[in-house]
Amino acid sequence: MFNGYHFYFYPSTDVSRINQIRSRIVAKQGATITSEINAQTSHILVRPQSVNQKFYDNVLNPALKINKNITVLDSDWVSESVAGRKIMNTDGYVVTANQHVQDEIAHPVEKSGCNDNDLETVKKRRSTSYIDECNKKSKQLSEDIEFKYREASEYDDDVDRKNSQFHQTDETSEQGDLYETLSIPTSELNSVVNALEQSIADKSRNGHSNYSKTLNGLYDIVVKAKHEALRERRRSVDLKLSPENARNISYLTRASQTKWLQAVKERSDTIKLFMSVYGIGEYTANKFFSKGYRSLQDIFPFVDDNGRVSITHHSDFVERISREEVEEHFTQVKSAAAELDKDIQLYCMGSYRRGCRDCGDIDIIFTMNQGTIMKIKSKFEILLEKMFKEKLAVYTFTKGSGKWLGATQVNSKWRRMDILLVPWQELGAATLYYTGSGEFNRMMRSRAIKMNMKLNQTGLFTATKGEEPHLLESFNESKIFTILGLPWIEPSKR
Ligand code: DCP
Ligand code: CA
Repeated sequence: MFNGYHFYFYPSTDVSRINQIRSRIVAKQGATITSEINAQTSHILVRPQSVNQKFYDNVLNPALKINKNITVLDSDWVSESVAGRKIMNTDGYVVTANQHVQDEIAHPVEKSGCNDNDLETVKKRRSTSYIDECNKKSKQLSEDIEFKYREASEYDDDVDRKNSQFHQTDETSEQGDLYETLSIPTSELNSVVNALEQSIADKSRNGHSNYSKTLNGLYDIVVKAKHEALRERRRSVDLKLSPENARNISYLTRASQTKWLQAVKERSDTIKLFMSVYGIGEYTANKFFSKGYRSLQDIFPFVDDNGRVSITHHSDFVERISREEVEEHFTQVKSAAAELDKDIQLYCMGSYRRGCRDCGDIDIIFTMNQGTIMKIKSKFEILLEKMFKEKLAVYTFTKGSGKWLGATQVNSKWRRMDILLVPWQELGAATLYYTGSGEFNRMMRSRAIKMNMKLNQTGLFTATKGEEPHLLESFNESKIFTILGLPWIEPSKR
């Protein structure tokens, strides 16, 4: 592949282990490797981290005097070429200061119009900008990844040690081959993809566009590998990566077991925690997290009354409620209602009706025999007042049209209770909706759509284009199944 190429590696193969390995591999591909620069040397292959003023003074400038057409490339170019089994375009690998220095050496006075000292300054400035560029490129990923870890509170010693190695640029930190094969369990790829996605999102938000290229490149590699692994049902994938990228990815995967996972887990756990507070959605939860809040105590001063009640009784509200306790709350509501009006009918819905062993909250349908919504609403007002008097109801989060979202207390614990006010005629559709599960409801609705019907919590309707919808069924739950061409499905199977 490299027949006719004369390479000189910098740092020289005497001192750089990675360059020794690289030179061995490219020599096998036909390149001539020399330990000194001579008139035949076509390329100087450098590790960007090693390009400094010494390189310009002691290597490049003297080299250009011997061969002014010599090209200086990032040694990743040979790595990429070997890995890709073809000589890569050198765009993007050229050490750009090369051309400037050549120009300056060829026409020092005319070009720069300044004295020798000034020329030195120009060279220094230009070469420094290249060095800066390279260093920036190679460090940005590390910095960004590291940034995430600052958020993780616990640092285990081992990972800390690895973390400090991650930034090392001396030769001894370099290990492995020209291209490293990194084996990653398929189960870990998602964490890496997420980490990269997060980094890309952060970067584009912060406007670091050139760095995004590095990330996007890595992202493409990992996503492709993930799809292949899933398609072929592989337990792990082998990623071929440049040493730099291998280090970054392996850092991500190692960290995914420790710090990165902790950081991501902390983020998602905290967002989930914040979202468990009444009235806090994903947007606000993320905002709180970005501001550095990590606990319910942290956000307490910034939430409304509902939020404060929700935080104060948080452990009660997030605890799953046993069927028995759900029954206790339901029974108390029923007995309060029974004393009010014999026409009131109450049904316990949600996961309770599906037979689940425990429930997230207590979902109740309130209706009245032959009752209209007006009558039902006014009767419910009286019931609710009674519930508060009896200290069964302890708080109202929302009292919207047709529903009450609040808290009830039996024994010492506060529990979330939602009561849906349902017109008698809509009992079947409301029962179907409120029994759930959410997934089952979606399936039923999409079945209705396919049959040119529309199903919601008020009824099953026709949905023929260009025609007014008309009600097909709303009172009888089982008839809704029949019209949709389904047998009765037990709540426990929903
Ligand atoms: N529901 C729905 N779509 C929603 C919310 C609710 O279809 N976005 C329906 C299906 C649910 C029912 O209402 O089963 C009750 O809602 P819950 O959130 O109380 O869910 P579950 O009672 O099923 O579960 P949990 O035990 O967690 O309360
Ligand atoms: Ca529920």
